Amino acid sequence: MAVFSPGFRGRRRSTNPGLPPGQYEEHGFPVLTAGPTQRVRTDDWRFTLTVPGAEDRVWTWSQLMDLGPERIDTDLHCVTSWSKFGTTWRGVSVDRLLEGVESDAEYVMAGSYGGYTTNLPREDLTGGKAWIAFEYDGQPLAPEHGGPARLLVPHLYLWKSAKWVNSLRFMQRDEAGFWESLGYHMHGDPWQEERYRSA
Ligand SMILES: Nc1nc2c(c(=O)[nH]1)N[C@H]1C(S)=C(S)[C@@H](COP(=O)(O)O)O[C@H]1N2
Ligand SMILES: [Mo]
Repeated sequence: MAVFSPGFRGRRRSTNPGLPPGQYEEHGFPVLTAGPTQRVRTDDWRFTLTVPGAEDRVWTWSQLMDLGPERIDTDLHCVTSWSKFGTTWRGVSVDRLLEGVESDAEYVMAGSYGGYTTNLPREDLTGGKAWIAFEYDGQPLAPEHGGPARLLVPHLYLWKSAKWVNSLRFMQRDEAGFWESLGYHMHGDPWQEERYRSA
């Protein structure tokens, strides 16, 4: 008795359980940026956390380093269909930046040097799922990939991982960031194929 219908084996299907639907494995590390590469010296780098009703908190580079960086081993998934397995990073968990924050705001807008923005639910940034990453593959993160530091939220499509990130702003209601305002999904889970949203 036929277990597979005709044509099933002919379709390009993933046999890799780490590959979300509609993705292929990429061995390089493509650079995708809307606008010019930012070049920020760590001496000049500042990171600002804005929570409604509280004073802004600002970190310098050395203050970020004092928060206890950790190693991150993860796969990456880009909405343009490539996935890259087994990447290694070093970064500070966003949980460390949010310690002591009291707010019922459920959404966050990440902002970057150069003006890029992307929105995320707060719960996707907390619980050990998101980092301010500053090393890739044992080297300082290259400017093309968002160095000196980028947001790394690997369980969502890579457009949520803002390069040259320099701020997080808590929001009571979800607002669209750069790509989201052009039709990308407000959440962006690769396992649910949350690529674009209908108008
Ligand atoms: N600041 C900034 N961050 C950004 C972008 C951007 O244009 N500007 N592009 C996003 C998109 S669409 C993708 S797919 C990834 C690409 O990261 P990479 O260039 O390191 O592969 O960065 C994301 N972060
Ligand atoms: Mo992208």
